[in-house]
Amino acid sequence: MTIPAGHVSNVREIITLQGHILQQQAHHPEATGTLSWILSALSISAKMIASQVRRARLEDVLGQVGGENVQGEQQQKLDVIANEILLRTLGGRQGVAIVASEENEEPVILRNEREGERRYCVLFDPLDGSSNLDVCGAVGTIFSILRQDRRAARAEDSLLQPGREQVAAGYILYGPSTVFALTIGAGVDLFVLDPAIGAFVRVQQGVRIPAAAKSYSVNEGNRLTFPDGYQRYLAWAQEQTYSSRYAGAMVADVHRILLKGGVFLYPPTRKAPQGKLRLMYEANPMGWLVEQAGGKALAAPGERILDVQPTGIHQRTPVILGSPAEVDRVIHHLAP
Ligand code: AHM
Ligand code: MG
Repeated sequence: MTIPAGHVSNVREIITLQGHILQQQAHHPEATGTLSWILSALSISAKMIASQVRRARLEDVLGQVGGENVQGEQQQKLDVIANEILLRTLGGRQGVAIVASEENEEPVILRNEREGERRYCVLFDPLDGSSNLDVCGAVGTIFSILRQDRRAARAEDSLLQPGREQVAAGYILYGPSTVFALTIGAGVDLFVLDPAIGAFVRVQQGVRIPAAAKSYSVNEGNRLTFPDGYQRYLAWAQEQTYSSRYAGAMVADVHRILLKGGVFLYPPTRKAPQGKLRLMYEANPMGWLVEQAGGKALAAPGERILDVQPTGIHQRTPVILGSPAEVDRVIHHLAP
C-alpha cells in the first residue's frame, strides 16, 4: 500500500507473536502447524496468567495453599492457578502428547498413539520465583518443548531427552510489562504484551547477549556452603568491583543477563548438593535461550547443560550461564 505524501500518523506496522510464528513456519514447508498451535496455547496461557498475577492482591489469591509440591516446597495459590491454566490450555491441543509440570509429581499423558501426526511433549515451570508474588516482585513462566519419542518404552521416557533436543523453549516474564522470549533454534526473539490490543508484539529479533559485563547474580547468603571454586570466583569478582544483582526469580535474573550481560549462578549448596534448579523445567530452556543468544550455559566445567542426560524429570543441576567471557571466568576459578 502506498501512503500518501504528507500523511501524518503514528500507526506503525506490528508483528504479533502469532504472525511471527506463522512467518517462521513459512520457512519450513514440511511443517504441519502443530508446533504453532502449541505456541499459541502458551501465548494464551501467558495472557491469562499475566492477568491473574496483576489482580492477585485484589482477588485475594496471594499466599500459600498450605501444601507442598513434589519438590517439597510450599505452593503458592497462584502456582496452582498458573499450573491449571497451562494444563487445561495445552491439554486442548491435539498436538500435545505429554505435559510435565514442576508442580506435578507425574507427567500427564494426554495422547500416546504411536502412529499418525507428529506430537510434542511440553514441560513447564508454571510460576517460577513465586515467593516474590507477595511483595509484587517479578515472576515468570518457563517452558521447554520436545518431540515425542515414539520409540520410548514408557510414555514418560519420551521426556528424558537432553536439552539439545528441544524444538522450542522460552519464558514469560511478568514484570512492569509482560515479556515473552522465544527460541525455536534460530536465535531469540522478544515480544511484549500490548494490553491495548491483547497481543504480544515483537520488539526485538535475534537478541545477542553482551560478550562480557562485570555483574554476577547469585544467592550470596549461601556463599559459605558453595564449593571452594565458587567462593574463589566471588572473592575475585568483588576485588574487580563487580555488581551484584539478584531478583531471586530466575526469569527476571536471566532476562537481565540476556539484555545486559553478566553471569547467573546457582551452585551446589549444603542444603541442595545438586543445586536447586530443575534441569528439565528451568536449566534446559534457559540454557538453550542463552546459547541461542551467543552465551554459554554449563552445569560444571566442560559440561554443557544441554548435554546432560536426564534420568528423572524432576532432577536438579548446578547452573552457570550468561555472557561467554563471564562464564569462562567462573570456570577458570573452579579449576582446583
Ligand atoms: P521455584 O521454581 O520454586 O520458584 O524456585 C526457583 C527459584 C528461581 O526462580 C530462583 O533463581 C531461585 O529459586 C531462587 O532460590 P533461592 O531463594 O535459594 O536463592
Ligand atoms: Mg522454578
